[in-house]
Amino acid sequence: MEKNSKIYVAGHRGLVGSAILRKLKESGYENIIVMTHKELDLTNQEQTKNFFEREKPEYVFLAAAKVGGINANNIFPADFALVNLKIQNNVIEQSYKNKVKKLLFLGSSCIYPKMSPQPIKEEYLLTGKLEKTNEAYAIAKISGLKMCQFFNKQYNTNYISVMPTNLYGPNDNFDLDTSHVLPALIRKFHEAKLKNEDFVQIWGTGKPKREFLHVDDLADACVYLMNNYDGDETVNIGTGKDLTIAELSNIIKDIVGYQGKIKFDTSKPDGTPRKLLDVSRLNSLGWKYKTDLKDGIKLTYDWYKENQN
Ligand code: GFB
Repeated sequence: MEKNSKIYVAGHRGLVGSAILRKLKESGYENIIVMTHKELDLTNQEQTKNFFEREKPEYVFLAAAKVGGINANNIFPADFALVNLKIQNNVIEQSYKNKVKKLLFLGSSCIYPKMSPQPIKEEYLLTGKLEKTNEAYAIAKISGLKMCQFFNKQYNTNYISVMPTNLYGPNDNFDLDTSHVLPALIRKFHEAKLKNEDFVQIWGTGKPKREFLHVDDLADACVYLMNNYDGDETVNIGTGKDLTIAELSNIIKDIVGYQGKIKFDTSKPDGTPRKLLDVSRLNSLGWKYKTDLKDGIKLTYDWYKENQN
């Protein structure tokens, strides 16, 4: 990308899109297009077609998606499948029809089989059954990365796909019903501290392991790969380190300064027991993460306290 290349960030208000937008601006890119959901509904084929014909972006970061934690995925599978398929199909088709030079598609680590050998290599895709709680989102994201590969093959496009691990950071969703675990625990411990509650309820057994990458590191990786990677193979993006939900809870409890107890609500699902990504392809491409988990959680908690209302 040149500094004056026309770059479209789809989903610029979300956790990932807002981080990519910040990173692009910090890096001196000055010709960036963004559209709010009200200005452009990417699930609408006609609106998406008109936008691409009018704006003709050269580079597209496809970070717009319907996302959520284990509970939201479990309760609304039709929405997660339909909305994400519509967005992806519209943006990828119109990128092709309007000669976009390069598109970066964002997937997720949940695309891999539930019982993959760990750490998970990109080639383990479709080698086993998916985790039930997020099967809809996983199938949508697998379809998106495959769609990029099919367009590359048939039309010689340059659409790359990245598969991030669990992400966290500023502009995350802190709603306790639909969010991911890390922001949910920041809010739960913060509110329990303010209300002087005896305990905080954690979902599941606390035994599953998760890997967490700060979203600013993800954004840095996406801009780096847009500029340095033209391969057809997906690229995992993560830290290569994971911890149990119970360990994460204790780290957040300490950072928030909550003194009460932790209880586990085993009526809630654990989901995938582990999904640690193998990041050797990413590292061999010249990129490594920078933000240590504890530092990242402290930064995110500070952001939450300043922006929670
Ligand atoms: O982050 P999370 O919702 O999604 O849950 P996944 C991770 C683990 O944290 C699960 C536990 O074992 C949860 O039971 N957990 C404990 C909690 N307390 C809480 C809580 O208060 N809230 C939440 N949300 N979890 C998602 C997929 O799976 O990973 C998405 O559903 C996406 O599609 C995302 O792929 C990256 O990591 O299990």
